[in-house]
Amino acid sequence: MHKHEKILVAGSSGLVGSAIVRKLKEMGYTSILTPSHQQLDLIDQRKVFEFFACEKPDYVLLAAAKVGGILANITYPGEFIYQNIMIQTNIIEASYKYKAKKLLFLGSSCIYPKLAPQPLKEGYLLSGPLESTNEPYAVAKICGIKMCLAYNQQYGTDFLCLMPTNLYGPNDNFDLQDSHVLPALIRKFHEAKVNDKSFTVIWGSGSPKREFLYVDDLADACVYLLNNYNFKDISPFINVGTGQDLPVKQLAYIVKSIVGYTGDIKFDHSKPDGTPRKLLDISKMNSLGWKAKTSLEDGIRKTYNWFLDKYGMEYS
Ligand code: GFB
Repeated sequence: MHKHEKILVAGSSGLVGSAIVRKLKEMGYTSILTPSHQQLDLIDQRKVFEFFACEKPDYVLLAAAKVGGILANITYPGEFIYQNIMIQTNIIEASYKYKAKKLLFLGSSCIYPKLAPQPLKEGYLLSGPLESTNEPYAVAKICGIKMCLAYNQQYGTDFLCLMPTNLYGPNDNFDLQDSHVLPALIRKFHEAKVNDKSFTVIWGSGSPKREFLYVDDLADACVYLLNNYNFKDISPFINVGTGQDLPVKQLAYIVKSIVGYTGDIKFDHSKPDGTPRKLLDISKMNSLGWKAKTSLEDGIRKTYNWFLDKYGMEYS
């Protein structure tokens, strides 16, 4: 990607999109398109096509999605499947129609079968039943992958699909009901510390294992792939993670210590555990010369500092 070419970051205010914009700016890209939700409703096909007809982006990073943690996925399955399919369908079709040179589609590690062997290789897609707590979201993401592959096959487009593991970092959602586990733990321990609570409640058994990637590392991987490879090099798609996971309980103790909370942890077994494990096999990405740089502890520290700046007064 040349520094002056037009790059559309769809979903630029979210966790992933904002990290990609930070990365592109840092690298000296000068023509980044970041329409807000008010300026462009990605669910509205007519508006998306009008935007592409007017702007004709050279590159498209599709970081816009309806996302949330385990409870949000269970509570809003209709919104998750509808909004994700609409957003990605509109952007993928517009990128083809208005001749974007490349598009990068972001999926999720939940596309893999619930009980697939670990670590999860790209070839395990559609080899077994999905985890029920996020099946509508996973089906939407699988649909996006298959759409990119079909367009590459029929129209000769260069649409790359990247499957990130669980992400965290600045601009994450810290809502106690709808967020993912890592931001939820940061907020819970912070509030417990400032309010001097004797214990904090964590959902589920604490035994499911998860892999966490700092979002700036994902942004780095996205730009690296777009700059150095085309879809044929990574076909059908590629995993991006750290290659290491840990039980939720162990994560909780790390976050507790970084936040500086000294009370106890209790487990709420009425809340769902979700899939027991989803560690990505990252050998393909490693073979292309890319590795994550940020350790889990450093990433959590950076995220907590960001949280304190943004919400320190509000959530106390
Ligand atoms: O991050 P999370 O919501 O989603 O939950 P998934 C991960 C694990 O952390 C589950 C436990 O076992 C939760 O029960 N957990 C413990 C908590 N305390 C909390 C808490 O306070 N909040 C939350 N949210 N969890 C998501 C999918 O699955 O992963 C999405 O639902 C997406 O579709 C995303 O794929 C990456 O890791 O289970």
